[in-house]
Amino acid sequence: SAKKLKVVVTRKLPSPVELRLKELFDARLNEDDHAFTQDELVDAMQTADVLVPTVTDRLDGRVMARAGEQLRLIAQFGAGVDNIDVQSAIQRGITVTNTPGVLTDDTADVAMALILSVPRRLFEGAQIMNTGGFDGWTPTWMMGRRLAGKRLGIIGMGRIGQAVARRAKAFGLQIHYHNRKPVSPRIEELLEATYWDSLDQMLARMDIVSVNCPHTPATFHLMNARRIDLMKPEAYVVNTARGEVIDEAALARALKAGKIAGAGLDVFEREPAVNEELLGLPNVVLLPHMGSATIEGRTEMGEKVIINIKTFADGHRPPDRVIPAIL
Ligand code: 8YV
Repeated sequence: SAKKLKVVVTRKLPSPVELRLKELFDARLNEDDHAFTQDELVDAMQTADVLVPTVTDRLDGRVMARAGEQLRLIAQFGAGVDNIDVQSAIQRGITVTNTPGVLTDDTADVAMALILSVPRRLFEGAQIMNTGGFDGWTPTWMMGRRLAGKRLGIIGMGRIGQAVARRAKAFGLQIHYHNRKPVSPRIEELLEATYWDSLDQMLARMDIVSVNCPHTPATFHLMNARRIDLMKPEAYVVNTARGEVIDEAALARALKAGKIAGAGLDVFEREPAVNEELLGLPNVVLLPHMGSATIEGRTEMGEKVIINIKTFADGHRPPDRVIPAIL
């Protein structure tokens, strides 16, 4: 068979995935799992046939401009590709793929967990127990807000948004959503979901808002100070998508000023940095970007990466080819 493709993988992946990569390709793995520096990234771009980056690698136009002639495929380990300048890759004839679908349920589970936990103050209660603060039950102790009958507004009704809707419906929440366009009537009927063309109008009516859209130039700071202000003071926001969709500083200010009731965040604008104003607030739950962090999910993401590389190497169009978002 032909010479094996040189595949550079920027982060440590689950062992079965790494074993398979080594069997199939001339794979250079990241044994100590350090985050690649910009120089290492450029070096990889100049020596690899295929690069396998993750969300922690910034492949902007400047890095892309330094890609070597032999680099033909960027097979992202992850669904979101906002770390990659896809347009610039395509202009250079580099194909970009991602790993959608296999992390839908896991990410929706974390979104639902935050929707359950923040209004019901579960992490606050757990913290009280861990610090010996339970002095005895009273009728007004640790009262939160009921989910059943409330309105959930989902921003971004793709695979993950729909999976959140299915879960939330089972908890008695009424499903509302904002998206570039409505989902099919069949899905809308199944979820008993209400479409809002105007995000502003939806926000003013929701009890909980869940962010489930990708980060693109069109969604950067979609939840800015003005829109956060449109939310009811009793409303909550959860984000398992990308930190950049919410203006983190504006959110921290709104929470401190009591303009909204609480927040559950799995993603941040400048990971791993977190706006310090968000720390230590009882009505805020912060998680370290764990949405897709299951053994099954991360293994299946790796399997998708491998299928994308293999298909591409065989001269066919890979199943998860990314085409730039039409804005
Ligand atoms: C991963 C994610 O943590 O797929 C995504 O878009 O945010 C998560 O599944 C990460 O991106 C892996 O690169």
